[in-house]
Amino acid sequence: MTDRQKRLVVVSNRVGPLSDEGKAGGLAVGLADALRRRGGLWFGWSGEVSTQGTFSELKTEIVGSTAMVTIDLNEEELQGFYFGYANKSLWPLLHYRLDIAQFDRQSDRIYRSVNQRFAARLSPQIDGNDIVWVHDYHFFYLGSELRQCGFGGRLGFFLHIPFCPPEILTALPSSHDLVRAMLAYDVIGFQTEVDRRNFVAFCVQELGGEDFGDGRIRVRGRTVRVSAFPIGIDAEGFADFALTPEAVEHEDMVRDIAHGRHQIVGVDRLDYSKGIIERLRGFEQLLEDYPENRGASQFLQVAPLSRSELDAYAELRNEVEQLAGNINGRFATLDWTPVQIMTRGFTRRALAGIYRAARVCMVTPLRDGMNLVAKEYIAAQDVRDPGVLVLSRFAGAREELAEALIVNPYSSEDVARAMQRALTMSLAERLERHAALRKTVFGNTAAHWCAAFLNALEDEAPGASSEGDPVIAP
Ligand code: ADQ
Repeated sequence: MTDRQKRLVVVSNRVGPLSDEGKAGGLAVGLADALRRRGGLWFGWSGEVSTQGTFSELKTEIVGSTAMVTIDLNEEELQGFYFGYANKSLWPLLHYRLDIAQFDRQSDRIYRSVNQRFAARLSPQIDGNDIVWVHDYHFFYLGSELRQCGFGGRLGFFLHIPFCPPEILTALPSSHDLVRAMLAYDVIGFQTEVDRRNFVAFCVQELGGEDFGDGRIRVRGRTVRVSAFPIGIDAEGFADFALTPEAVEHEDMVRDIAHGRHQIVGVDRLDYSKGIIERLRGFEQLLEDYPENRGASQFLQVAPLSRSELDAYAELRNEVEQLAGNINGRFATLDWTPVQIMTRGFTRRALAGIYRAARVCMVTPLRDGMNLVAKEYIAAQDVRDPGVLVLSRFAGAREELAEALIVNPYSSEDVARAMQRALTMSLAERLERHAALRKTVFGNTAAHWCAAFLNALEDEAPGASSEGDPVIAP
């Protein structure tokens, strides 16, 4: 489009906020920037549960040239769509946790029906001149449903979490339906090359598709673009946060409680994919293998509760608290507590201060789409005296952040060794590694990510980039 940019329509489970007043996550920052610049519509779940559910009245909030429009879920939709299929089936499965993924027909049915309902409610609000960008594992079927409602414009999808190999995904009873439905999108974006390859492998091995090797695949006459678009953060904004009074106050507090000891920090939603248990074991191993750290280093894990209604999350909380208690019981002295766990949230300014006070940041998920904490930690550092990032080989961020200390989070010896290396690293080496990492984090920001995806989507011919049927209905 030359005279007027197309209106951007974003769909994600949760909507907003539009400005980063210190609360927005990385996703919101990237999208809000694009929405502010081009105006548009942001559609999703209100976060509320009502008897009308997806039939509830639209709630609209206008901020500048953006309309934020939401609908409710009812109790059955909340359980089946959100807690059930999205968080008990898809989240563990896509994080390679076949051992804890649960599948049931009822939540599969409700998930599809919620996708269909969201499409039905969005459809009257959009037309073929709009560019629609759908986000994440809550809405795999939404694009196909929108096409069935008659939407013929450009339709993109970005997955924020990993995409597991076909050998794992095929355990999902409806995996073929799900991937075929995804093919209704014109551009499908993943965090990393590994995720992209896994998706393409599914299309080739399971659906008999063809990989053209140029970023496009064809399945049953339908051609779609499949690419990696690694998400970034607002690096300048986050670096500025680290210098605000609120950040400085938190930095000072953390330094005060550390009493000159080295502070090691972990910051994650309390989720089993984040490897918090394994990280604590790694810290315990550090105290065993390198006893000079006893009384000289301490570990702070900030882990706000998430999805605590689900059993797996409640169990994890108990396990984390128990393990931290064991380590403290075993090693603490009257004037030193080795591990501190905090399950509260912080503002992003406060977090920036905590990162800055930490000599080492442990980002050691067992599997993660990207992991923005790794990038935030780098952005928040004092460039004259930066800390060291220890990063799991299974985090998406590993593809970009090669100068971090890369570890296998399943090996406590490996984790302990990396912690020790980070704690004893010379200033010269810390400066060199940090400078390289900083360049990457500032060079691929949330705004770059957003622009790259939207450019790719605008380059595609909408809906019918093939001689085949543009709608692949499951
Ligand atoms: P998440 O699984 O939520 O995101 P992550 O990328 O680390 O994981 O983002 C977490 C965000 O929450 C960060 O911005 C962090 O600052 C913030 N946060 C964490 N603890 C906090 C606390 N105590 N108080 C306040 N804020 C806190 C999913 C995928 C990731 C992917 C992102 C974005 O699982 O792999 O990187 O989406 O695409």
